[in-house]
Amino acid sequence: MELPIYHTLAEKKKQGKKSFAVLIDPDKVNTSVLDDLIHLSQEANVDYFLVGGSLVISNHLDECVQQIKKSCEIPVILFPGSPSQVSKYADALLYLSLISGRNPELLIGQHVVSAPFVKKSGLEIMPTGYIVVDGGAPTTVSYISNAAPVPSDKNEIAMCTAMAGEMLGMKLIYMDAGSGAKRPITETMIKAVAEHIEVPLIVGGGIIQPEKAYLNCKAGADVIVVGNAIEKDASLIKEMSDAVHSVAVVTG
Ligand code: 1GP
Repeated sequence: MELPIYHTLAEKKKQGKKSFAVLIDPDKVNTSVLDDLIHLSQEANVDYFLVGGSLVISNHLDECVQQIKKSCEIPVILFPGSPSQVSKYADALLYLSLISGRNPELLIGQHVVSAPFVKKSGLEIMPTGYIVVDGGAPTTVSYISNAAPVPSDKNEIAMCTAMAGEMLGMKLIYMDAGSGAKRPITETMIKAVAEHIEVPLIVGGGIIQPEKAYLNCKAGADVIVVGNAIEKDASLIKEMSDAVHSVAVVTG
């Protein structure tokens, strides 16, 4: 099976290039807002769209993905909050296993139930170890999954969780403080994780300043995801993207 998007991510990591992803929650955008976001993202050289939300109450995931695909070349990666959030129109899917939690449903249970459906979608599947870190506010995923996040100061727990995920075969690690987190993940935790894994590291949750995006990349994040802050102020897309892309080479 070809894995073009994963291949690009891994290549970029090798070259020390950082990526910026705009998170779109289909529940929170209408056609015209999405058009603006697409336009601004193209101008800002955004690398990826992540599409998904913890719940996705509305039923227009397909429309949302199709609108992006017909307007631009930026790859669309699904970031599903539940197994039903699969759209064959996307390019790839973060196949998330909540490895920071101890809820078997989100580790493997839901995957079993949705496996035939996911496989049939023809999407590029990217096995992703999903690590939720305490961001100072209860996240939807923690509440729904009844799974405690990693305490924000327990760098070793995050590090060991990521290492275990990688050794279990996860191709990506996604550290998330949760959408709208009061406190984003610390650079020391990002560094502790990044130094112990080879696979690309995605970091998101509560990033509202370009400076923080930059520092996260310096600490070892390979992909920065921003959703909430952009919903509030779309002009941040360019500032965030520039900040992330200004970190050209990983430094010691
Ligand atoms: C949430 O990592 C994402 O799952 C992005 O978080 O919406 O706080 O940017 P924000």
